[in-house]
Amino acid sequence: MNDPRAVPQAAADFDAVIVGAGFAGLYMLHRLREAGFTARVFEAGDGVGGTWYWNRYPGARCDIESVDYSYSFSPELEQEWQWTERYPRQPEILAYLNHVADRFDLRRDIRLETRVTVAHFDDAAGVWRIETDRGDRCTARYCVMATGCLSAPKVPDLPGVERFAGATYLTGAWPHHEVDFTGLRVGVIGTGSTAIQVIPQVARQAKHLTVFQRTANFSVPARNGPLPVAEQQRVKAGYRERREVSRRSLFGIPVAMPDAPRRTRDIPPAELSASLEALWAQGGAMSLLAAAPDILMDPEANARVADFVRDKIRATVKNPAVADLLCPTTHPLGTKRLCLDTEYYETYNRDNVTLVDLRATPIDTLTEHGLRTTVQDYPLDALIFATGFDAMTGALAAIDIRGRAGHRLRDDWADGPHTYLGLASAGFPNLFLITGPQSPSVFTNMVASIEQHVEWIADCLDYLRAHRIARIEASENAQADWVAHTAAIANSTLMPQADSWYVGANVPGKPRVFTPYLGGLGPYRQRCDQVAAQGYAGFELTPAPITA
Ligand code: N01
Repeated sequence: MNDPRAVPQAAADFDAVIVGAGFAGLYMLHRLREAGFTARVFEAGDGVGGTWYWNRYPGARCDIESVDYSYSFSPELEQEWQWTERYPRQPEILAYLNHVADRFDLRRDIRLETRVTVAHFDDAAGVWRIETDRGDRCTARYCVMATGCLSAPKVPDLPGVERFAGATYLTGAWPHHEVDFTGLRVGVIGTGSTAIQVIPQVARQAKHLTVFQRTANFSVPARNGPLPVAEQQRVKAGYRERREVSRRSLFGIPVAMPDAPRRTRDIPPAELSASLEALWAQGGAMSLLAAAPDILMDPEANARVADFVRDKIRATVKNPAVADLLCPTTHPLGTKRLCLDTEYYETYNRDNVTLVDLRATPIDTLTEHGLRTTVQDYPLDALIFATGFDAMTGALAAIDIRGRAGHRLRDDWADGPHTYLGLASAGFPNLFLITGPQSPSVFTNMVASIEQHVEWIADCLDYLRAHRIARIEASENAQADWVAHTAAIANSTLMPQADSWYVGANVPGKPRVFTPYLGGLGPYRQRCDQVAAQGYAGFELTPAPITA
């Protein structure tokens, strides 16, 4: 007998279209092909790699250790790939992703230099209709957005940009050739994670470097260095256990969640100083956060750790006025992304580096020859914009995504993103987001979060196929509960206090909504697994018609 709820399911060119060929898109393609689905990946760049394809600026490096910032799905891949440094440089990560693309024969299903512009759900046929900037048109039963959280670079709208005669560079779309700043007067706008990596590198080359800082940021030394073979062998011998700890952890790194974490405020000052000194000497931003998670909840605990870092800045930077400017005062530590550096603060001891406080003296205009603040002209031959991204939603908003009844994602999310588990959005059947808003994503090791999402989505498609389900769509109620839950967790922390990209504060006009899920990767994974085990609770499943 026919099920009256059944909906049409026309033939489609592909089971899935995947948008983006970074860590997420590559693994999604592999996983779907392994499960017997057909898939096509569209990628705007002329190579695979996503973030690591675009962000080629000097000093670009990951702030998660290389042995953890890597796929865990293939023990053979894990064993054969050799990392050279504790924190991997951009070229090494890009080489790794190219190796993955070759090793798993992924390229034949990837179309490069092709940007998806349109993704419309055809309700009558039950397929997604995809269009690209190259004129491709195709249909797919499922559409998977592997578009990245930090992939829509943001250039500030500064007066006079068109007049500036020098070279301009955007860190998020860096040229593919070597850029030589030798002998040049260079400016950098921004002091976020990217700028903190760029500045020490450019300072070594440039005749003079002027850093235009609007907000001072907390940064922790990376203590990067070569990764000795013996150390790598030790990790590789215990990889399964290490990955398992990461999968269950808060941040997707091998630091187990403490059973009964001690409150930082209960730790005697001498003991806290000693442990912070040890963490400082060891380096690593995530381990500092993981060691004292309550610093994101308790203002007093946060202040103690923030004071420790400010003391370190003052001890490093010789000019007290410059040190003062570099000491963050506008936000609690960790509420903007905690940066990781190599000789960032030391760079301000160089004679060829000037720090300009844009809060005291804002930018007035760019001129033909440089940058003018409200009090001074700074002559420049080159200007680097390290000004961040329209994070979390920017790449999705750039695509004309329409769901049931012509719902536009952009309109539905005008007051902030609405998702269920950060994986799907009501009104958009058969659309999946990898590390979407309201999932742990940027608050974790991205690769660990990506793997969790990819595996969940692939298992879900397998379930739909096995149960002859034509459509899966997040229910409005489950979505509203998840959005409220995400906000409630964020509001129980200090995180929303900062004007960060986490809340969209860096994009004029963007609604102020804290987007990442802060409950931690391990608990989030459990929740997603529960949803699946309960037959995809919180999703509406619509059967396909039975055909004879
Ligand atoms: O971007 P950001 P990012 N006038 O938004 C300033 C990841 N990442 O590319 O803070 C003057 O953090 C802006 O000032 P303010 C990581 O998750 C990881 O550096 O808005 N200044 C800020 O200083 C990171 O968080 C790694 O007041 C302007 C800077 O530009 C995320 O990417 C490395 C301005 C932007 O900082 C984004 O980092 C790099 C204006 N009009 C990035 N507009 C690692 O793994 C913006 N700014 C190590």
